[in-house]
Amino acid sequence: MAHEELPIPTFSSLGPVYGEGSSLEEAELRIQAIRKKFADSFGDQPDLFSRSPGRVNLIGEHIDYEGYSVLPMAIRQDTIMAIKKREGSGAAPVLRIANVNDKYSTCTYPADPNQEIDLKNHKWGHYFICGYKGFYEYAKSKGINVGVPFGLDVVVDGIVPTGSGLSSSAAFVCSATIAIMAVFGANFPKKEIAQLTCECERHIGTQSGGMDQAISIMAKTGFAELIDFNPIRASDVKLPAGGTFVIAHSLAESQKAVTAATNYNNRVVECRLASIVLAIKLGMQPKEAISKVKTLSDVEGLCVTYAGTHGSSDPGVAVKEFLNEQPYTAEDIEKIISESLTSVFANSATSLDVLKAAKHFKLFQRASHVYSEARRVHAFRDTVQSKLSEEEMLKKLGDLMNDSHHSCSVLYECSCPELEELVKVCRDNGALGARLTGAGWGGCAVALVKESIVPQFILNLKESFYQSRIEKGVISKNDLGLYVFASKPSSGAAIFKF
Ligand code: NG1
Ligand code: MG
Repeated sequence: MAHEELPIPTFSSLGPVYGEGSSLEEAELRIQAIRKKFADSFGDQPDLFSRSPGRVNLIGEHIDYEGYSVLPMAIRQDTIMAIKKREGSGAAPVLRIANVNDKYSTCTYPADPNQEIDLKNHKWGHYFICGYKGFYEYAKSKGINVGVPFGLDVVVDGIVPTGSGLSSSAAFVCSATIAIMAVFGANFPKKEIAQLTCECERHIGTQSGGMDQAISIMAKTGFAELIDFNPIRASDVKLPAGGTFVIAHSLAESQKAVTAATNYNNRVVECRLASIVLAIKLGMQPKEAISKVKTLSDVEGLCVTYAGTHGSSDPGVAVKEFLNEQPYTAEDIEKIISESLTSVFANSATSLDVLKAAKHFKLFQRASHVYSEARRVHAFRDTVQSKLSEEEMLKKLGDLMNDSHHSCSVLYECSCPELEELVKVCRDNGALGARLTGAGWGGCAVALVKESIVPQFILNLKESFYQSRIEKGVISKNDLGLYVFASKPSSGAAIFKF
């Protein structure tokens, strides 16, 4: 079931999105708070509101940017924005971005779509500018004339915990982008917005794949989605009714925009190098490999061609045969590819930052993770659609999640001690499977738990993981519900006018 051609829906009440459980009331209170902040900050009322959710990735970690499908679901936690167009005050128009949370002070930017984002000086408002620039770039590419820039007043209310692997950033960027689009009177198909918001977020300096934006825009209540890339597509995946996904925060915050050069972007660079080296080992000329091979998925075709020589078209087999387990130095790789690494990445400032920071490159480990994880995503979807009994199905899904975590932890090295402890606590307390979710290096774990034991499971987690942290003052007892909760698949982005 594909549904990506539809435009972003516009609603005149919160009901269609927040109709489940008690969150409608909570959403109404949030809208009131946003209106108040808007009036206090700008002396006015907004033209419209936008909403876009965070997500939990069930399986398929660190493979979206390698071109492989992933399987996330949207969560209830989201970013709501209120926006108003402000024309003709005489002075140069500006973008004023306020937040209902006083922790974030109001940011002001020129209303200039060509402005550069100051990456060395990170500000929360930068994520809005990602959407702003992205909207203009998209409009320009479509030949749409949006006229002279005007001022915008914006109030943001985000409840996706930041640095948690639940994509607060994508919820923010997607909400900003559709708010801007709506205030300009435009409405593009979801598939195109998913593509453009993914490109938008790269303005912040991470070389992201497109999973988070795709699910935030295209999610549907009650379904996880299998997201394919190039082009982006979403297919509904109905999860077994007897299982619930519980999300639990490790309380280690991953500041991805700040650590990009050693963590996230480092892995993107390692995957690119692994794919070039593999392509060469599989017979491609170095120059051709450097210019044509961008991701590990680009190498799959070569594996099929070479199946005759090494007996299997499985890229995992090619990795074992052609890549060394020993980490590679820059010189090792330069010898194989007959070019300097700085010239391979000359067009990407963020990759050059990675090269400066890296001592060596673990090509074997990163490629082994990506190829095996890509297969686990399909195994997960096939299991959900199989004729297995629910009991067997849940067990198999749990096993796949455990294997995914092991691969993330050992081969991709994107876990951390807190996540290891939390994943173990989840399994010890009856989770069928548990894994880190999102980029890792902190943030959340997701556990698959039998519906019938969910309340007890959450109580046990509070006891064995959070209690000691409450005693040390890391979190307050009253906030526990923000850090551990069961989640149902929520709906995707929407505009509200009321
Ligand atoms: P987080 O950091 O959890 O939002 C990031 C990427 C995803 C994907 C995952 C790892 C961004 C915006 N998102 O997610 O595209 O690569 O890591 O699977 O960079
Ligand atoms: Mg993010």
